[in-house]
Amino acid sequence: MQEQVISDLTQALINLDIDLVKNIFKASLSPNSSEFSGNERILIESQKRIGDLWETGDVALSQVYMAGMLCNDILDEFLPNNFTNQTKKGPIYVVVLEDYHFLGAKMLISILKLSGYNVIDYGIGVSVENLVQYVQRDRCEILMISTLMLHSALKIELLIKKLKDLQLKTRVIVGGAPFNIDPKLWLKVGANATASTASKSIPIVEKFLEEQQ
Ligand code: B12
Repeated sequence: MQEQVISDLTQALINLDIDLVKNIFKASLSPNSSEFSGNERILIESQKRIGDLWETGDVALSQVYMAGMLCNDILDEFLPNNFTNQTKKGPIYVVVLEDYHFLGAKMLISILKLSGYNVIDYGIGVSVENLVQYVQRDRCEILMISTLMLHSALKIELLIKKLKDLQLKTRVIVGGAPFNIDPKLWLKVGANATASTASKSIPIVEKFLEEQQ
């Protein structure tokens, strides 16, 4: 069932058939809007398949780009933005480090907000130097970093070294494709944790916050 949804969505995204994309996504949406994890997998998998088709030369980069933009529209339309479940835990800081792939971070921010966290978004394409300044200024306790390109992911090691040199005790949670491809990469860059999807990171955030109390 989910396989059929993923393959239909992939094809509709490649064809840039916005109405079909929305219909497929809407039909698969859980009636409980706080349970986004099923749809999260559908979006990630269809984007991944389009990326694979690009690698084999079967779709153009422009199609990958437009498929990404359509997913962005879906997230804007379907992720609830009247977050009623606001217990204001946190704050949790989120950034896309030296990278402009923002769909994963966008999902992460929505899911954190849906789970009742106060989220501070440092934005996309942030450099290591700027991020160190922000973390030092805000004394971040929990920082969540998204990177989709390996060279951006590897820069996290330098970032963590700089934070340690400043004796900051920030807990760093990392995620994105490079960490899913190499399950030990989070340890190599010195992060405190990783999760393969945004939803799976929620228990980790919860645990880190509890440990701080
Ligand atoms: C869509 C896409 C694009 C779009 C980006 C649209 C956008 N604005 O976001 C466009 C076309 C613009 C693009 C451009 C490029 N891309 Co691109 N892109 C992709 C693709 C196909 C899908 C990424 C995506 O959006 N997935 C959907 C989202 C929802 O999933 P996600 O990001 O993985 O996020 C989920 C989890 O990973 C997790 N997560 C994400 N972040 C975090 C953070 C934390 C803390 C946690 C806990 C969890 C978490 O939660 C999310 C939701 O559950 C990937 C392939 C792939 N397999 O990932 C390549 C990919 C990432 N791109 C790649 C490349 C090379 C590029 C370009 C350099 C191409 C070029 N030659 O110009 C440029 C560079 C852009 C830049 N400077 O940042 C490579 C990177 C390879 C590498 N080893 O570094 C990939 C892997 C493709 C490939 N196989 O070669 N890309």
